[in-house]
Amino acid sequence: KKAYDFREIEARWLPFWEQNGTFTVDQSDPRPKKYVCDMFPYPSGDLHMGHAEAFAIGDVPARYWRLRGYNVLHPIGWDSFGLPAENAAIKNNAHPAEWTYNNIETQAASFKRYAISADWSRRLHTSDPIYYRWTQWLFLQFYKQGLAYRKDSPVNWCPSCQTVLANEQVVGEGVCERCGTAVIKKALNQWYFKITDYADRLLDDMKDLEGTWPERVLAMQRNWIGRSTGASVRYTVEAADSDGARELEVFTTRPDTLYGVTFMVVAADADLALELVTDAQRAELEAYREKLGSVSEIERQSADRERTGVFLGRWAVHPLTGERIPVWASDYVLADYGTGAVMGVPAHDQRDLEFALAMGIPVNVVVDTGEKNPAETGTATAGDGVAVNSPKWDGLSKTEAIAKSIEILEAEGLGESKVNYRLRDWLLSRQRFWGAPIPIIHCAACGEVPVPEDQLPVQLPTDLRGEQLAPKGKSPLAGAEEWVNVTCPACGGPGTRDTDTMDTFVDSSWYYIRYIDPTNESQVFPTEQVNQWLPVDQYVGGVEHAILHLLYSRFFTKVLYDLGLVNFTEPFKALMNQGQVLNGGKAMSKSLGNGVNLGEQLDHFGVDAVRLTMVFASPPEDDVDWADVSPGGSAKFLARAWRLAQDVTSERGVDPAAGSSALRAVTHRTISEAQQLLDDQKYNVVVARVMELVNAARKEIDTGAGGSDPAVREAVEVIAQILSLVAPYTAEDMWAMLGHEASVANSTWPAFDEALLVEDTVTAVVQVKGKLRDKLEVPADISAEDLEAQALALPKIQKYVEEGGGVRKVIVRAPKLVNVVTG
Ligand code: ANZ
Ligand code: ZN
Repeated sequence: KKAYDFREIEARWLPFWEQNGTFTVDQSDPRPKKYVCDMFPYPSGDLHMGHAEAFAIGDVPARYWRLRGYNVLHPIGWDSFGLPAENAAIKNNAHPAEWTYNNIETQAASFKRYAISADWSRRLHTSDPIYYRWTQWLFLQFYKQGLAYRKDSPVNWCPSCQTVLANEQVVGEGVCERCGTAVIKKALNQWYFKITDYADRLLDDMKDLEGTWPERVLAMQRNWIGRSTGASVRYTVEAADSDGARELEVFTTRPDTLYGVTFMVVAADADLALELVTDAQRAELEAYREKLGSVSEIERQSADRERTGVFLGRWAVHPLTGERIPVWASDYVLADYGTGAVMGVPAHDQRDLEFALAMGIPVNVVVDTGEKNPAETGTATAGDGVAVNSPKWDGLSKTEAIAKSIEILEAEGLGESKVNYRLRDWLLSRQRFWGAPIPIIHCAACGEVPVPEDQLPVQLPTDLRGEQLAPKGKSPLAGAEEWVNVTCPACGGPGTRDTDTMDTFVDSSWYYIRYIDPTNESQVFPTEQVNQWLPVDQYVGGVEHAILHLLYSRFFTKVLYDLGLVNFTEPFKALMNQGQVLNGGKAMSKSLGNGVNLGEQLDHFGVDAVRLTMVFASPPEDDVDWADVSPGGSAKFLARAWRLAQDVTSERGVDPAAGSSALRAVTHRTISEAQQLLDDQKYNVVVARVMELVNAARKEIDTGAGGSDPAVREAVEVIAQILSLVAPYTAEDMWAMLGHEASVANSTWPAFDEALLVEDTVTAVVQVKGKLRDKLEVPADISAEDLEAQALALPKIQKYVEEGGGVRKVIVRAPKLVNVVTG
């Protein structure tokens, strides 16, 4: 007999699948659909262990649903714009396209070898003009709706990458997501998408995702959108110097604490501070602002930071008491949240308390929470309580007082109820080269002019390379004069192209829709077909995309819905976040030197062994520590499974009912359990069940009726079918050895016979003097002695026996009944 040789098996089946188009989807297939999508890769070199895990996991539901009889779409593509290509081009005096497409080819070859059940005919790359033409087209639709606009504003700027960053790309203590450099603020004119218009829908529609998206992802999105309800309150600031009396509006979640306001604070870095400050205080404010530039928002907001600030020399008037309140500027108030100004209530807000204590401002308690005076403890009391020192709502609870205070503010024209969001508009301009150019022409006479749709795509110039792409604080595209200078489409006069490119998250916000028809040149996508395939039934990818990519994709889908281009409002019905692949308990990294090379693992153990190891190691959402797993053990198991097929000698079509009933019971229980486990996405346990079935089949061959038993054939066919979800090469080879001609991937999910799912445990009842006192789960074939011993060991039974004066006699009817006679 031949030995299991994964190299030979891989070489046999890879061309088979390709030649037969095994995974190519037929659009006209009438069966119900399932759409499984993996977050597409960035072409940063060859595939790595993280890809291997994510794609092994994503392939399980795709292949499972295929066996269950669905028309399964499982596409693949590349997120191929972005900075690393540009940096490589600068270093190697090349064009970013060279690096990008070389890497894509390398990854594509590895993906094919990795035997993902992907429909390769739908492959797309976001850096292809045929793709980014439609990214640009979508930008123009957003623009026409007023959802893409430009504004001057202080933006996050990475001094190292020399580009702006979205808020979402500023991480940790205010550093660049990509390079870790501290991010600074810089005033620039930039393009934004008005995602804030969709804040409520992005929040409210999450109810449809509960249960099918990981709760922590939903929580992160909720927090990122950050809806808070409260009131806006208008204060009057008294005139000073040449500035007349003016209004100062604040947002507060606690209008019930209005009587406790003892100061106002405006964001020191906001223009408002400069407008309010008196001549006498101006120099002090300016010095304070100078120092602020380098401090990140997170640091400024942090609890244990020393409170600093500058009195602006101005006084506000309390709207209810008429008292004069000093107006300060400080860094703990953020310029771009709410109105950039707060009413200070030191008794009930910790940051306000620290500020008041540092500046010698009085602390007035207006909510009695039963706790000690914050002025003495240094801890603000923020919880529920009863309103005090608040003439118009004394005695009310927090909730009642909030409602009452808003009612009074509204009645007196001093404010109104207000909802505020943490979410900011999506900054999409990038001063980098390797992205989709923003399709706008600037004209001195006409202003912003959209590039006419029939002139799309605005293609990137091909002649810029190396140093010409280096960051200079403005887009490298500005240096391509011939490209920049064009005639204005509106007036025919001289115009210049917008030289910014779009954030690559724009590209990835709609690729899962483009997969439906990636080569379409006349349309962004065919609505009718898209509505058939989407939303995606199972989306698979890393939790690092919990906010950015997933929020943006949800936003895009809602805009497309509003444009009438799709009939669904959420793109991904279900989301799975696979864990990370670690080595020695730590993420793999160059600096730790604990990286594992995927190619070497595949060469050494074979594709199936690596895939099986990834799936078997842990539940999909947990991390896999490569130091703790055994791809060698997986390879041995696969060889063992494969040899079963060699030993099957019964003909196809013989009724397995004639064979071993014990093996059949294991086979059918395995199918039934695997089905449930697959539906519950406990893929690792499915592998464990198949291992048990392999053992049972081997035992039957070696010590039972042998390979001619039709129950053995039944078991081995089931093994090949279930194994095809994780070890496609081995399964395919087994299937062929069992005499099948078509691919196992297109066979069926095996049916199980309910009658064979015999319960192997039963419930025994235990009586004391004929009265039911306890129950016990026992094996159906338990002996009378064992059952008696277990029953008498039950604590409840011991208690009754003792009360009854000891055991007189025990009647046992195994496996169902024990009756203890006492006295
Ligand atoms: C008075 C007050 C009393 C507040 C109290 C809280 C507790 P969230 O939940 O994040 O929306 N605030 C408003 N604008 C701010 C800004 N630009 N920078 C920093 N803080 C700001 O928080 C809203 C609360 O944060 C507001 O309610 C305001 O302080 C503060 F016992 O007003 B509060
Ligand atoms: Zn013009």
